[in-house]
Amino acid sequence: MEESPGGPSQKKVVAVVGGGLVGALNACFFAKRGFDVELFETREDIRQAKIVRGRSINLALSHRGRQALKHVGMEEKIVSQGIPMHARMIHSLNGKQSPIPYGKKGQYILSVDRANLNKELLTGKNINGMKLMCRVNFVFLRSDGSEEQVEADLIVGCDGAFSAIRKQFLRRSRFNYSQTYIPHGYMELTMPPINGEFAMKPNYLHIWPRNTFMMIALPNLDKTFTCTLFMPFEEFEKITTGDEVIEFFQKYFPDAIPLIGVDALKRDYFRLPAQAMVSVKCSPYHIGSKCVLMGDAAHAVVPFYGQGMNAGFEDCIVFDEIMEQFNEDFSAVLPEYTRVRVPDDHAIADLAMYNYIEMRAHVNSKWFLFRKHIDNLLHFLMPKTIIPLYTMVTFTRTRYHEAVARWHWQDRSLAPKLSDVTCADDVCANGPLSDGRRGGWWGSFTASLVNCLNPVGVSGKRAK
Ligand code: FAD
Ligand code: EGU
Repeated sequence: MEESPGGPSQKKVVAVVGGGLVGALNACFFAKRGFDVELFETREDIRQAKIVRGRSINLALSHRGRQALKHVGMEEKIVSQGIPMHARMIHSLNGKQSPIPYGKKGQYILSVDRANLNKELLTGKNINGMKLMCRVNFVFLRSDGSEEQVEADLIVGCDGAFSAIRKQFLRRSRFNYSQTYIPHGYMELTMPPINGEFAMKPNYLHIWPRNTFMMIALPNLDKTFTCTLFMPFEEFEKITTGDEVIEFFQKYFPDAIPLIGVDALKRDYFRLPAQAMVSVKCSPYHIGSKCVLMGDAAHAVVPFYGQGMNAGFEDCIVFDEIMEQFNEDFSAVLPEYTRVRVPDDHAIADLAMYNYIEMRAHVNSKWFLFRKHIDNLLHFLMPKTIIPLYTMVTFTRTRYHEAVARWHWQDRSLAPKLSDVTCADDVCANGPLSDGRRGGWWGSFTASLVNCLNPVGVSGKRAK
């Protein structure tokens, strides 16, 4: 390397392993700091690839992910290519659709295209005039076992849930690791436009909650929806013919059949086998001052909170903030990153798993509507005291572990009082929700809610 007389212009080299969502964003973060970034990716160069067999076609981008994009000047660009979802749309078995807003006007999440987001992040390489060296298409650890030697000051493992970098950590002492496959798989199905228009209302996250079966649909810019069907592998395997697919949809998702189309459904169900979902937790996230894990490589979470990418993007902000704090001294930055980030990533991994178990156990459309309305009502009554968990997770940068602690606290202070009102399980089992939420039952229910909450500091008339 040439050195100018004024002093060495030797930039530190960072090797980012994995050019997926988190690796590509991280490359931008390091390039912005003036590092020489080398990016290693085993797949073909997705900037040129036509079809990318990624993990899911579209994703829900929320506040944490947006903040990270903002740090590298990419927020506006990505947001302009996303579709706002202001509410969930709950599909009942009888075809009824009920919207439940995510929050106030202006509080929404975005449906973004994974391949497009990845491409934008890999091409946004001229940040502040600094050049990012991309060596996409480069095999880091060859499958035949031979290795390419890389000389770098820091190796950042962003190589996903089955991380090869993490495998090196496993050989070391005092490295904690756990992985859990859930019994559910997922399958993606496309809902085409009808007469050139979206087949359903576009600005919603569509949800068909059916306990152990669940379907979710997010809109795409080309006016299609990508539907993701979640069910136990066992059930996927029971369905072996096109007619059985239709029979199954007739029973659980009848309103989706004409929208996806009978022939497409019969065909697409068998195109790809159902995909597995894994939850991975580990710690520490670093080795010495040389190597660190981020994104799914550090924490794969099940998708039942829509936070995997958002958490991985937030990893990048947290690392960047610690770099600032410790003057880019890796020997101080890496241990601090582990100390700060592990509790939060473990918290979101637990939350996502908790929500999976809860939804599978008893979340049908009535229960979902009921719970979300209660959440929103309590927040409305006591906006400072009670904040729904999904709000803290989705629309703030409250540390995940603090959001969980606060949620437990809210639960503890409310549960005894709520039991005064009525048993929530009874409410759903007896079906009062079906006769309209503005009717007499709902009115007296909310009145007694306000009543029992009085001691916490809400003014309202005493019902008794
Ligand atoms: P990946 O995206 O997996 O990228 C890893 C990259 O590393 C890949 O490009 C891979 O080819 C490369 N690689 C692997 N091994 C090597 C190697 N040895 N050398 C070099 N390169 C290597 N998250 C959300 O925030 N919102 C959502 O709505 C959402 N929905 C989801 C729905 C489903 C069905 C699933 C499965 C996940 C969802 N997620 C969602 C989670 C999200 O997909 C992941 O958290 C995110 O992709 C993690 O990014 P990553 O870069 O860490 O890993
Ligand atoms: C799953 C798969 C609704 C995309 C969790 C909500 C998801 C997403 C929810 C997928 C649900 C579940 C939340 C968001 C989001 C809800 C959330 C889940 C996006 C608690 C592409 N989840 N997801 N919770 O509140 O906070 O709407 O594949 F059905 S976005 Cl499972 Cl906010």
